[in-house]
Amino acid sequence: FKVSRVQSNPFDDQKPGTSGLRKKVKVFIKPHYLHNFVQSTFNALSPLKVKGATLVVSGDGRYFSKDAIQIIIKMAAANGVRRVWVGQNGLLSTPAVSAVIRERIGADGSKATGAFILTASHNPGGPNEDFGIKYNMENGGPAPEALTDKIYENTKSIKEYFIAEDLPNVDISAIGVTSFAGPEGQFDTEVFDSASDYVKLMKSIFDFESIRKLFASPKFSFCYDALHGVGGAYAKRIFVEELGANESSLLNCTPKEDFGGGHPDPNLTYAKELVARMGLGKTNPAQEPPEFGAAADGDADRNMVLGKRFFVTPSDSVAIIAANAVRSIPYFSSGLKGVARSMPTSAALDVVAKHLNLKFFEVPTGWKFFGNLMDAGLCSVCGEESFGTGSDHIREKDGIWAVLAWLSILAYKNKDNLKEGKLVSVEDIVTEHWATYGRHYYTRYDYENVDAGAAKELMAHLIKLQASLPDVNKIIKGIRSDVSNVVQADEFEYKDPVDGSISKHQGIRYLFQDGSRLVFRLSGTGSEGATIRLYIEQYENDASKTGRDSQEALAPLVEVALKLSKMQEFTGRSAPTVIT
Ligand code: VG1
Ligand code: CO
Repeated sequence: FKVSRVQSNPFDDQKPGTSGLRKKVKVFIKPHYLHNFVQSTFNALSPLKVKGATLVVSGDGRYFSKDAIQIIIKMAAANGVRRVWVGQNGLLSTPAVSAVIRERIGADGSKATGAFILTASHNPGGPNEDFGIKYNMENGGPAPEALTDKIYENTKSIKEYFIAEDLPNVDISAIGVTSFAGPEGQFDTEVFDSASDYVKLMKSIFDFESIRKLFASPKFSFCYDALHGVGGAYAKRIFVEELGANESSLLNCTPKEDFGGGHPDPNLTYAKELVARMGLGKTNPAQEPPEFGAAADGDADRNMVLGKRFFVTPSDSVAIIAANAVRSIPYFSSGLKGVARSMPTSAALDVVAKHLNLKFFEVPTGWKFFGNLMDAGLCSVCGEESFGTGSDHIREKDGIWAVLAWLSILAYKNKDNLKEGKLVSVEDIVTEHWATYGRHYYTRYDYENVDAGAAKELMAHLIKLQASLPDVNKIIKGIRSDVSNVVQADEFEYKDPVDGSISKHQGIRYLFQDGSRLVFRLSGTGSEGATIRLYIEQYENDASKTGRDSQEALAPLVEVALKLSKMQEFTGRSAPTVIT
């Protein structure tokens, strides 16, 4: 093939957000748009990471992925990349990409040096919806801010890109290696099975035999909803083929380019079918709900865990996994190195860390911040309130891993009573946890697609208020006299303990004397307008009060948050788009 040099002009909207560049498909298909971003990434990487590199290129299979893969292959070849690995049909979940970078050995013995992941995660897909791209590093984790800032700088000044226009399209449906001769030598593409490396890794972490026994028990029942995302490809292999679940326990497990027209976001609002089947919605299922249910997002890095008629908050989920990991999961049998959560995630994990005397870290929102801690051997288990849970087995959050962690805990707690006695349920595990550690009532209000200017003004208003705590407390007492005092208010700032880098403006916090918190952030993953996220949390360690409905328990704080921020005044919204 030949290398063409193509003149191009910069776009001014290619700043990567919390997790890569996400835009409407209509934006991504503009001439040169994707090309500029990919070339800017190559230019931001050192030549060593491009020339001779082995890159993984795949994603959640959303609309435009197949075209994007061919474009990236041609640009990789032109930029001196030695090999591109593609999951069959272009499918790899985000955690599987991370696993492939870290673990996979290529047909010729090679190892991957990085990846382009093609996904907009939990955002809808299709010609009128979202597409996304992000770069992951040699450790399997998302590019750190130093690199994404460089990429953004490059996108603002780019003048040309390189592409092997005459390279034939690669058949990504057929497993195998194809070789081409280029001006700098050989270039290969290798299409491989999307699931096998990931399945192998999961089998090395968990005791599949004990989970198989759980599945075999007539007392246990299971349901998994991939919301038409890429998780379905892994669910079939792991839950059905390896663990013996019934095929009928899988919902929406065939990956679709438009996720069946839905929002592939595993929460109580969007995972409607699962929520109904688990007996949680308004609709009462005709059949007795399963004992365990879970859902994933488009790229399968998120998870929602449900018990029979019971919702597990993601903040509780990571705390419970951390509290039970050593006993239930062979990978952790020699102990946890430490635990970490994102700032808006509830402090349930903090309490576990304290009880178990574990190192603990609080990082900004976004998985990229956990990677350094893990690389330095400081953190084993981590999580975010946004349905993200994971560990140092890879450098991304991992939806199926989280489900396997919960199944391991269930298998462990029930190991002696699968034949007789009562099944220890998901709800039992959570309520027992609250009895030991106290409960963090938690909710998140999302105001999606609000006017960007209005959102900025609301945030500025909240920052301005922080100048005087006595004034803040006076306003709050005027709203509700039954909430405690704000003792600290600030914008969260993080200094990475490993490389010393500083991340500012990571969310506005109001911290109350009794441990309650209000946090306000602007989303960094949307593709249009602004999304305001409001996180509300309250700690209760009186065991007689841990069984309340969370919206009811949090009502006073919600009222304070909405009035203090003047939410309706600024946004014109009387209610959030989504409550989780
Ligand atoms: C959201 C979540 C954040 C998560 C990020 C990527 O970011 O809040 O916790 O890490 O999505 O998740 P933001 O900036 O919109 O709040 V995924 O599954 O979309 O890659
Ligand atoms: Co995701």
